[in-house]
Amino acid sequence: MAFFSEAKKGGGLPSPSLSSSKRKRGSSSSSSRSASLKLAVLLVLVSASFFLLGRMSSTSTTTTETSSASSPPSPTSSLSLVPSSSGSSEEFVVNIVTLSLRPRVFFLPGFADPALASALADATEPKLSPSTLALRPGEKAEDKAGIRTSDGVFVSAAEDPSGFLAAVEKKVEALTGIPKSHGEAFNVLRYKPGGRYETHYDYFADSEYGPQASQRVATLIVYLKTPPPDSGGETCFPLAEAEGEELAAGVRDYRACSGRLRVPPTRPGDAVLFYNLHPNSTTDRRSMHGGCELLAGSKWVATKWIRNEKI
Ligand SMILES: O=C(O)CCC(=O)C(=O)O
Repeated sequence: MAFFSEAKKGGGLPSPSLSSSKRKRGSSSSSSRSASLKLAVLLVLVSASFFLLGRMSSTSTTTTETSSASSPPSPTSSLSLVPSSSGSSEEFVVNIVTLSLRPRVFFLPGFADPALASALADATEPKLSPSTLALRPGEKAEDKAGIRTSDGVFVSAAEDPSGFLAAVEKKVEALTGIPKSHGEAFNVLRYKPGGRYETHYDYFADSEYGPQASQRVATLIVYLKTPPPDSGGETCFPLAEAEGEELAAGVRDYRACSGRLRVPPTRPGDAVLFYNLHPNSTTDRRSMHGGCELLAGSKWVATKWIRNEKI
């Protein structure tokens, strides 16, 4: 039984209109409201985290099977957020489900417009080419064959006339408090049956890749198109809550699709946000993750890597 199946028991699907609603508001007192909203974010996140960690610990021994969940869990909190750097007067409502604090993983139901999500996938399809991987010194592309078998393309918000990616950038900036100038272009990915991404880290350890100018502090994965229920393709976190030898050894076998936390691709517009670094900026070994093998249909995502320095 996967964590998602358990979380789903709490209630039905979130209302799409609630989870992605956006409205205009007055321009006055935005900074003081922003400060109080930040406090609200903290408080709600902390309480939601304790609630969900309780659930995780009660289900943590039963999670070696592939997820059978077909719908997302209900949100534990709905927050109004004001973008921090844009000066915009828009207000967003973001639903957050805290899935884990070790590593920090949050499910965001209805984060983005589902119709525009799907349209972005269609628009980028002619530009796709086989996905590539960062190489360690001395490695060759051939050494990495089969590790990442999706097709992909990088697209910036400016290159998306629909405004979908710009809207996602604004929301994730508001949510994380990290300016959008720290974000890489979106990597749109398509997985076909058999497609996968073996477990890996999104940060680049100095010891393996050499000194880095900046690190990917967080990753946002927005689902653009999703496969039928129970078709695999989960984003897995095999070291969630791992300790001791298990944590030290790590897991690199994507076939196992193992671990206590697997997030199934649910609906277009849903998203997953996770942090690759600890709050003190050291790398978080528990943030290891991968894309489990897709069994049927197609899975499209837009991945955004957010760095701890301006790009
Ligand atoms: O497709 C997925 O579920 C995972 C994608 C991923 O790990 C990445 O883009 O870094």
